[in-house]
Parts: sequence; C-alpha cells; structure tokens
Amino acid sequence: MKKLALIAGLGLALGLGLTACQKPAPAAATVETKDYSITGFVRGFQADGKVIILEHQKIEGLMDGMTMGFELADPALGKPFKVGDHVTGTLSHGGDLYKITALKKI
Ligand SMILES: [Cu+2]
Repeated sequence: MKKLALIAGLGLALGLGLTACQKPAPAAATVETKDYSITGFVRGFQADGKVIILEHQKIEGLMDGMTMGFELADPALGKPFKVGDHVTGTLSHGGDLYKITALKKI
C-alpha cells in the first residue's frame, strides 16, 4: 500500500513537473479577416439554418460565381429569406472561414 502511494505520488510529481515545464501555448496566429460584398440567389439552408446556400456572382478578388453554402454569423440573419430570393450582403473571409455577416433582399 505504501509503495503504491509512493508511486502515485511520484507520478503526480512528474505530472506536475511536466505541466510546469510546458511552454506557454503560442499565441493563436492572427488571421486577418476582410469583408467582401456578395450578391446572389438563395438556394437553400442547411444545418438548422446556420448555413445558407447561395448561388453567388463573382466575388471580386475572392472567388468566381458558384453555388455554395456559407455559415451565417447569426442564424437569425437567414430567417427573413426563402429559396429564390435575390439578396446582397457582406461576406467576411479570414483563413478558411467564410461568414455572412449581413444580408438584405434586393
Ligand atoms: Cu463561392
């Protein structure tokens, strides 16, 4: 019993030692986000309305026209729209993230 407790204590000390020796996590790389204007047609919704499918026109400096899903910064942003609506809004892009931050009917 005593030996077990000693081993457990040693393990704990080692564990603590390792934790103490760990370098602080590097600061998350700063991802620069940029806003783009996006215009297109609503083609559907996914993920309980958190994602809107847009058939969008060319987004200058970002991508050609295509139909794809975009995460909505707030699911409430997509609520007023239905499939077929012509919309325009703001797309925030940073790293691998694309997020619609504003949307209105044209
Ligand atoms: Cu696209």
